[in-house]
Amino acid sequence: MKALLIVDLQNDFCPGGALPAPEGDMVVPVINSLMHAFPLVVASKDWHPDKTAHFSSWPKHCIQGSWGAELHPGLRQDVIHQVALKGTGDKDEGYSAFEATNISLERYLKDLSVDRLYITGIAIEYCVKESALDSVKKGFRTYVVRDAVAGVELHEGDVEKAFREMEHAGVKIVTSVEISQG
Ligand code: VGL
Repeated sequence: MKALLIVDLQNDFCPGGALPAPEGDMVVPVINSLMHAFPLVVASKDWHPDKTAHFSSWPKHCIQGSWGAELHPGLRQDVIHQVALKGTGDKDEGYSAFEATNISLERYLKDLSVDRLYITGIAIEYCVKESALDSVKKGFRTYVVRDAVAGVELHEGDVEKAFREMEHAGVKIVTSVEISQG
């Protein structure tokens, strides 16, 4: 059984938000077109309290209940089965979707017999990467969909470095076209 994980496709990580990936909104139609190929779709959300140690490293973003924490309005939400909230504590970085506190993402997926996880969303160097590395560690066959993820590229080369690190850990990089063709 395969599942699609959409990481942090939230307003604050898209152009116009507090901590944007420059092309964050461009992956929305790609992800929408992928959803039909998956029997299970999970979205993670960065979900921070107003005051958290996390904001000593980053501008304030994805405050619980705020506009910035909402999923991008263009994302199809009727086929999202579960939302995983992470970074919810005041010392909680919550980069990986597997750190969600409202559910155990690992348990949730394994209870539904998921063995292959396809990862999309934002940001390649942070939450996508950490989610993918955790996914491998937890025993899922892990794929990152190259044209359905967006990076921040704070420093030149960050995105490529993140891809190399994920591949080294056993993550397979695929394209949305390959998935649609089965
Ligand atoms: C993220 C930086 C800070 C992400 C979250 O979603 O990748 N990046 N917090």
